[in-house]
Amino acid sequence: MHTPSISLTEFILDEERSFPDATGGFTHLLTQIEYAGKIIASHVKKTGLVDILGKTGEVNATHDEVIEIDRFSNNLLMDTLEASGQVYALASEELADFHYPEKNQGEYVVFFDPLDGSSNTDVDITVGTIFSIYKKSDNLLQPGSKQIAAGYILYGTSVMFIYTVGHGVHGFTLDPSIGSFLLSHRDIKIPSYAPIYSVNEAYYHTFDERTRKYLDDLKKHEEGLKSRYVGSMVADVHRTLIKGGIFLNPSDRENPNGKLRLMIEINPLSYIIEQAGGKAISGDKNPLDIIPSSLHDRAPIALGSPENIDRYLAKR
Ligand code: FBP
Repeated sequence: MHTPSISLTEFILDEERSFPDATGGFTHLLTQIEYAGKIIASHVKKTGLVDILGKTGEVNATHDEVIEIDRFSNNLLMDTLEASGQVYALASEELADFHYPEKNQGEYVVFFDPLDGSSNTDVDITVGTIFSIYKKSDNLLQPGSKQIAAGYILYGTSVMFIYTVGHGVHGFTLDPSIGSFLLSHRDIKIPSYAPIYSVNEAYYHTFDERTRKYLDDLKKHEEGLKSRYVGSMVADVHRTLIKGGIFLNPSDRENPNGKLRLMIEINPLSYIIEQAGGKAISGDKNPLDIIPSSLHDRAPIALGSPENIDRYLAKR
């Protein structure tokens, strides 16, 4: 007897039933992110064929060069989420400030990175869309602990949708033959420890003292140690979630407050890692407790398996 696979839409509807006051609005919002993810996936998968790799000549809110696929993914997500009628405000890595839909505003605030690691698309390395959802509130700069959902869509060897609504982390793989995300990784638990570290060591000499001590000690004493660094946060964090280990993007001389964005990259991925039994640290704080002062705040980050993070924290 063939066991039918569970589609993402069915799973989301099922989860909705565990929220007695659910209106269906949140479910609608998540399925719209899923829909946009499928379209972005189809474009990412053929970047080499269509002239979507080129630079637009524009720079985004944080002075990064914008490439066509960035702009395409950003516009698609903005339009799709706005059209859902579930959004009170949107915040994208590509926009300087919050965007408020003119009409039929909803209850949710969505932060997203339309294509994390996009500088890797022209060499066919895994990239991804990262999203983080909050309930609307007077102050939109809420700590990550207030997220009601977070996730990412990975455009790699297969296309995956990984998310949490605070009840564990679940993964779905896109079956291109039917165009549906099917449950492939239920209730993901990060391994408690793995001898794998992921950091751009080209900046080693500019890292803070704790990180240098930790890396020196690791390389001197760790049996079977592996270094794995893709240079696409969503890909490096996904590997860490599944195989364990530690991902680091520490503060350095050029980025004393860290390079990655707190609300758009660090908080959603830290929430996922914590929901899978891992840990995340920014300086000496849990990033999810940091009160943001601006939409594009940056922070140093170390996240991964609990024992790997404990060893990192022990290096004062
Ligand atoms: P964006 O591509 O979304 O700007 O993300 C930044 C990023 O590419 C991360 O995905 C990655 O972890 C990091 O920068 C790589 O930084 P570096 O090239 O300094 O190692």
